[in-house]
Amino acid sequence: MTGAELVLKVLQQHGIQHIFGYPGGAIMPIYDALYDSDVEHFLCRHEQGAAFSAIGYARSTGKVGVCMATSGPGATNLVTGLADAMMDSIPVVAITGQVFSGLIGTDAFQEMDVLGMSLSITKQSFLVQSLDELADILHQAFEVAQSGRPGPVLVDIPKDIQIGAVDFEPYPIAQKQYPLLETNAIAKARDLIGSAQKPLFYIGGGVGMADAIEEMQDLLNATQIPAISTLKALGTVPADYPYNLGLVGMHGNQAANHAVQECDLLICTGARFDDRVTGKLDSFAPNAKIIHLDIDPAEIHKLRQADVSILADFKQLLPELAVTPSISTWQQHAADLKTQYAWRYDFPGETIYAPKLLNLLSQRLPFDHAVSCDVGQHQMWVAQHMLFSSPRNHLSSGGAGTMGFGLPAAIGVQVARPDCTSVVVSGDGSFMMNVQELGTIKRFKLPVKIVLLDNQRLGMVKQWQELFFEERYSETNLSDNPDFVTLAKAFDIPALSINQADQIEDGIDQLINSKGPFLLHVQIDEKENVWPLVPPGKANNDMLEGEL
Ligand SMILES: Cc1ncc(C[n+]2csc(CCOP(=O)(O)OP(=O)(O)O)c2C)c(N)n1
Repeated sequence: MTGAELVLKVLQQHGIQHIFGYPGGAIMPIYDALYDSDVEHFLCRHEQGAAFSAIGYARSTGKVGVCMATSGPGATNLVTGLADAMMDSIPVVAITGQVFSGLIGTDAFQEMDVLGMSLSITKQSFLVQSLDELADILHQAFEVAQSGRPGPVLVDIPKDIQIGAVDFEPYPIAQKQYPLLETNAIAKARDLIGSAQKPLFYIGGGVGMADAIEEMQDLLNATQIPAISTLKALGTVPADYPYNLGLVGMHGNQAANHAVQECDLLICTGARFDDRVTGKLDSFAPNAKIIHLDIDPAEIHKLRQADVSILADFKQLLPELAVTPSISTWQQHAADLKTQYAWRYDFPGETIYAPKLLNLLSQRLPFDHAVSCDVGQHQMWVAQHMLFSSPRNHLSSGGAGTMGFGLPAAIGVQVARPDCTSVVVSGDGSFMMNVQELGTIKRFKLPVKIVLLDNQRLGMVKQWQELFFEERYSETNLSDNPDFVTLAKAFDIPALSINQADQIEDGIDQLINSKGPFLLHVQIDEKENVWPLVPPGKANNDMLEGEL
């Protein structure tokens, strides 16, 4: 067989049935092999769309997402997606075509050093240098993408290697290896938990990535310790857990932000003390001892010295920490904070209050749904006001905060989980960044539901200009947006525009009940801001609060 055929064989060996990509000269042999293959290819309308769809596929299933592009501009168009996957630890394998080996270094047509370019935004990158190593490198790529802390891997394959002849040999897929549990550290952690007066779980995306949601929920049930969540962890703590204090950080719930400042023990579980969570780092959880649980040694002591740290696979580790402390006063305080700072939806106006719409949408969606969002105010409203039953159902570009993520991610979700209601909540700025993927929805008849919150502004930047730049609104006005309903219809996607509170119910009904894709264009007031807000450089209990 050819090298190109071998690539597809290896993909199949790793259980890959769907890939996202865009063809071009240097990857034509692989596209030719694809013609007769059982692997289903989704032609996106931009390589960035392919990368985000692969991420959506991976995030909503826990499997590896695969994307493909040609050399040069095809590969550089993947780069933002790879960086996004790196920041959020998402297992993605990107395959790029490269010019003939003999032409590398000659400035050949569409020759670019993708290996060099990708090194800082992938877990590992490979340039295949001979046919003999092709299969091994591809297997390694899957192994690296999924093992330990997951992440993206790039495999760059010169065209001569794609067309050369090679034998295919079956390859044993490696069993997952776990680090041995550190019994001393576990004993110390148990002591700290057992003697704490005000312990708090600070839960990050690592729990979902380790597929340890059930173990985490069992641990919460056993310990009854209050919990706060990062953006990536939303959906890990059950909504009805009495001490679920919700999202922590810059736009977090006040209950979560106060609790973290008051706790005496913070059990950081698969989180990384990101600046959007901690605010001013020195002032974060000032009275707390720290237990740091992670699979990646690079995270331990990186930003906050841990009193006890444990490197482990969470599926094995979490059951070992089931200690029940006597903390009834603290539990009562957490429950009181939760009540005191519950979100309010009694907005008085006749126009549409986006948090209320999203909260209602969340209640109406069928059980099997996933919400992908873009970046900005609408992203924070999704995190605050929609409820999730698993982090696999909430896809948000957290670490990189990449506008344009939502629509292609929702496509990846829909391909991976055809029976799921895949929703994207986007802003008018973000939506235009990968709007061409409406073509992918049309081509594959994907029933993606689009909620477009249109404030005719780059809202989040405008909010900062208002609060921190003396209302000097530099380049954030989008009042010349296209007519989004007409735009959707050009792709055969039915659409409805609403701008009054009394149109919300009907809008949501039409969105959910449509058999195919649907775009709900929601016109909202450009003055609406996201609250609360921890201003840059401030402590988490210095939150600004707006008014309804
Ligand atoms: C690719 C990219 N470019 C720029 C930014 C900076 N940025 C963050 S939020 C934002 C505004 C987003 O506007 P919109 O999508 O309309 O959402 P809104 O905040 O209005 O809800 C911008 C420009 C970014 N995060 N990503």
